[in-house]
Amino acid sequence: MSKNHQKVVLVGDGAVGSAYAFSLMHQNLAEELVIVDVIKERTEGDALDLEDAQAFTSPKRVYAGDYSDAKDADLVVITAGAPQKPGETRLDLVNKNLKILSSIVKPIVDSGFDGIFLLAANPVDILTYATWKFSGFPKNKVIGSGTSLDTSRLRVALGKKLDLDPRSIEAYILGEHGDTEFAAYDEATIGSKSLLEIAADKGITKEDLLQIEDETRNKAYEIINRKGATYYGVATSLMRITRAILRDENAVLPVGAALDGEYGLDDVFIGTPAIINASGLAGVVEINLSDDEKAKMAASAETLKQVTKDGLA
Ligand code: 6V0
Repeated sequence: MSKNHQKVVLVGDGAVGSAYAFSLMHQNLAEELVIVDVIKERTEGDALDLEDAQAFTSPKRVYAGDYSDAKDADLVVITAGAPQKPGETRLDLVNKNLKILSSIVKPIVDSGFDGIFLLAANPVDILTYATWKFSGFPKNKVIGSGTSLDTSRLRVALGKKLDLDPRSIEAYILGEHGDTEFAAYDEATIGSKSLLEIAADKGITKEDLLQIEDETRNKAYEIINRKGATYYGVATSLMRITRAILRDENAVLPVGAALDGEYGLDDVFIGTPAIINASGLAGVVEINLSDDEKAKMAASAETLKQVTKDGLA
């Protein structure tokens, strides 16, 4: 059951954080939104600016705060960290952002916070794992955006190619949110029919699909090269996961989830469909992957484990 008064603390009021706050204003979600950042003035300015939307959206208490405000929050969303620079991979960010993350998670836990952590800062799968470690929280209360944005990108691209509503396409990007992610095409469906069959009927070849997978993987770079950052897509992914948590939806969404034997893997947070509700992660939905895809998932997990081991050593 969802509570009457729900509170979200947003840590990181940059491009992604402020787009998320704006997106949240437009949803009838969370009665209280606290914004925290090292740049305090910006959070105050954003709170005042977002406040102006209320007469036309829904009333909310929006204010600049600090970590002690997490005490009675339902959700803490972390978008704080250095963003990717042109030419930099998400994994390059690891050391910089692990330091920032530990300075955030500790005071939040010390505040008495007992809600759910939702991570977006990159490299998101590593930082999600680190949040679990730093917080001492159970795994189900730490969720990453994982391959949520990537899955959305894949569905949008497939929707354009197949001339279909992307919301009707049940296809997932799995694995690391990064260069080793892959499209699980073999099990993808549209209206319960195999996506591969529908594509073949339309004369779309496996090569075309692999090109779409490749473009999905590289889309962040395309956006960063043009405007320096990507934020509307991920902010909307975060809003969707937020809704599933605050509304206790039991929605199946692509997220970064802790694996516990699924896909033959454990001790890793990685992109997969999972059930999301008020308790956080209610279960991983393990796709019955082909052997080739299983190998890709294992390789992606291995990359993450190696970076996690080095980063947290
Ligand atoms: P940004 O615009 O530089 O914002 C980052 C914010 O974090 C700034 O306002 C900083 O002041 C703040 N910050 C830095 N250190 C701290 C700290 N110690 N405590 C509190 N706040 C701090 O970056 P942007 O918003 O573009 O990106 C934020 C993060 O999201 C980056 O790590 C990106 O790589 C990541 N993204 C993740 C995506 C995903 O799909 N998961 C997608 C896009 C970006």
